[in-house]
Amino acid sequence: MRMKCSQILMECLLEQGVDTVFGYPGGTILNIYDELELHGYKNKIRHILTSHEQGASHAADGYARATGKVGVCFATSGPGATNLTTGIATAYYDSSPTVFITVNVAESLMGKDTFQEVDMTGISMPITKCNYLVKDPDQLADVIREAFAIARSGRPGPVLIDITKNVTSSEADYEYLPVSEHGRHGRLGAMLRRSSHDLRTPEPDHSDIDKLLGMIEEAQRPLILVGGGVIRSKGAVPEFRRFFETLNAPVASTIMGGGACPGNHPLFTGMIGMHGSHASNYASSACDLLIAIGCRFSDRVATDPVSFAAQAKIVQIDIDRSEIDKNVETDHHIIGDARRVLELINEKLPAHDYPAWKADVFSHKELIPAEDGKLHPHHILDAISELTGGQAIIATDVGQHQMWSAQYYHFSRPGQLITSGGFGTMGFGLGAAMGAKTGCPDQTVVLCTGDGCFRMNCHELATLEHYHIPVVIVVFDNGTLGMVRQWQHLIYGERYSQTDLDRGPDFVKLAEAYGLHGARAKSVEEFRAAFQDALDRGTACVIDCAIDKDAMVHPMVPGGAAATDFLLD
Ligand SMILES: Cc1ncc(C[n+]2csc(CCOP(=O)(O)OP(=O)(O)O)c2C)c(N)n1
Repeated sequence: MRMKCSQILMECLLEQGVDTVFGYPGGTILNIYDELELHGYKNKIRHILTSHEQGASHAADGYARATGKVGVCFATSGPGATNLTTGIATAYYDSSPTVFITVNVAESLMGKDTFQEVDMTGISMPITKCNYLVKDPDQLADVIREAFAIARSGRPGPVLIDITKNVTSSEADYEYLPVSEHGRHGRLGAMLRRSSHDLRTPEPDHSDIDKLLGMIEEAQRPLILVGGGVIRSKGAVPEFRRFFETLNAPVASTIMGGGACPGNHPLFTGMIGMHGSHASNYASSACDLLIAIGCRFSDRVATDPVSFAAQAKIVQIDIDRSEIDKNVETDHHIIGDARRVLELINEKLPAHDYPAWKADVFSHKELIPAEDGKLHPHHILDAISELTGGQAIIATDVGQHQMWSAQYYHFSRPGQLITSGGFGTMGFGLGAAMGAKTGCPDQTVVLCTGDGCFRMNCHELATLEHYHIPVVIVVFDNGTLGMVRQWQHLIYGERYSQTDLDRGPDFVKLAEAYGLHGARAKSVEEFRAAFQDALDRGTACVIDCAIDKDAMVHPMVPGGAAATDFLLD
C-alpha cells in the first residue's frame, strides 16, 4: 500500500509492539508528530512529552531496563538531537535496548550549515551499536525493522535512526510484516543471507563448558561474579539461581548484576569493587576459581586489573567476544548468551559444597554505623525496603546515594535496580524512573537521588505531574556533591573545591510549584511517615531527607588499589 513515510514509521512501531514513545517535537520532525494526530496514532502509541530531550532519552532507557522491551525516543534535529547524546551514551554503556529516532533537515539542505542541521550519525557513531541516515523513502520500513532487531539482539544497546525531513513527507510502499518474518525479508533478510552473521547468538562451544566443569572439580575456593549480562539475558536468572545453588559457592555482584541473586540469599556476598563489601572483595582476592558471568571487569570492579583475583583461575562467560581479556586477563572463556551457557552447565554440574571457604568469606562483616539519633542513609534504605516489602523498582542517580542504594536495598529480580553503572550519568534517575513507572504501572517505583543530581533534571517533575506518573522521589540531601566531597576528603587533603551546594531551591517548595506533594524528613520517624504517606497518596512526591554532609560510603577501595586495600573500612 502507498503511504506517507511518517505513517510508515508509525506502522513499523506498531509492528514492533511499541506502546509508548518519549520525545520532544520541533520543526524537522513535524511530519511525524503530525501523524500522531492525523491518523490517530496517538491512541495506539502513547507519546510522553518530556521537559527536555535528555529526560526523554533516559525515560526510554528506564522503560527498556524495567520492561525488557525496546525503549523508543523521538527528537528533532540540531539541539533536539544533540540533547539525546548523554542518554544514548548512558544506554550504550549499560547495554540497554533502545531506538532513538531523529529527523534531520531535508537532503537538499544538507552540508550547508542549514538551521538546526547536525551530523547526528557522526556524533552518535561511538555511542550506538549501529546508526542510520535514511535518505531513501523505500528504505525506511526496512531500516526500522533492522534497527529494532539489532537493538534487542545479542548484547543489546542503542540504535539511532536519523531520517531526512523530505523522506518523512515522501510516499513509499508499505506492507505489514510480522516481526517473526523480518529476518527473512528486505534488508535484514539480505544481510543475514549474505553473511555468516546471524542475529541470534551462536550456540556456546560445548567443549568450553566441559573445560569449565573440569576446572570446577579442581577448585577449592570458587567465587561466582554476576554482572549485567545475566540481567539482560532473558530467562537467565532462574538458570543462574540453579547454578549457584548447585555449586553452593559465594556469589558476588557488580552493580549492574543487582537483582540476579536475591540480596538476602545466604550465598550472596554483596557488591564487589570500589564500594564493594568486605566479603566480596576478600573473596575475590582469596578465591582459586573466579567464574564471571556477563561482567566486563570494569575499573570499578577490578580496581587493579593486575592484582585482581591474583590467586584464581579466571573464567569469563560473555555474549560479546570483544569483552574477553579486554580489562582482565582470563584463563578460560565461554562465548554465549548467559541463559544458554548456564543451562548447559546446569545439565552436568553435580552438587558441591565448600563449608570452610564459605565460613571464611562470610566472617568478613560490614560495619554498621553507630546510632546517634540522626537520619543516616541506611535508615532511609531500610525503611524503603520494609515499607515496599523489598519489591519496589529502585531508580538511582549517581553518587553516594547510588552506592548506598546498591548496598542496602535487597534486590531480588532483574530490572529492579535501574542505575547508570557504566557511564555514571548524573541526572539519569528522574527520567529513568519515569520510564520505568510508565512501562510497569503496577509496580512501586522509587527514585533515590542526591541533591546535585536531582537539580540537574528536576524539570521532569512537570512530566510526572502532567501524566500522573506516581514516582516517589527520595532526595539524599547532604548539601554537597557528596561523592566528590568524599574523594576530596580522602585524597585531596579536605580541600572542598566547588562541591558545596549551599543554595536553593527548597525541594519541598519546588515539588509544590510543580503541583506535587513535598515533605521534609530529619529523623527516621519523619522519613517513615513521609514515605508511607507518599505511597498512600498515589501521586509523585518529593521527600527531602536531611543527611550529614560528611556521611561516607564505606568501604572504599581507590582506583588502582588491590581489592582489599581499603581506604575506608
Ligand atoms: C553529568 C555528570 N557530571 C558530573 C559527574 C561527576 N560526579 C559524580 S558523583 C557527583 C556528585 C553527585 O552529587 P549528589 O547528586 O549530591 O549525590 P551524592 O554523591 O551527594 O549522593 C559528581 C559531581 C557525573 N557523574 N555526571
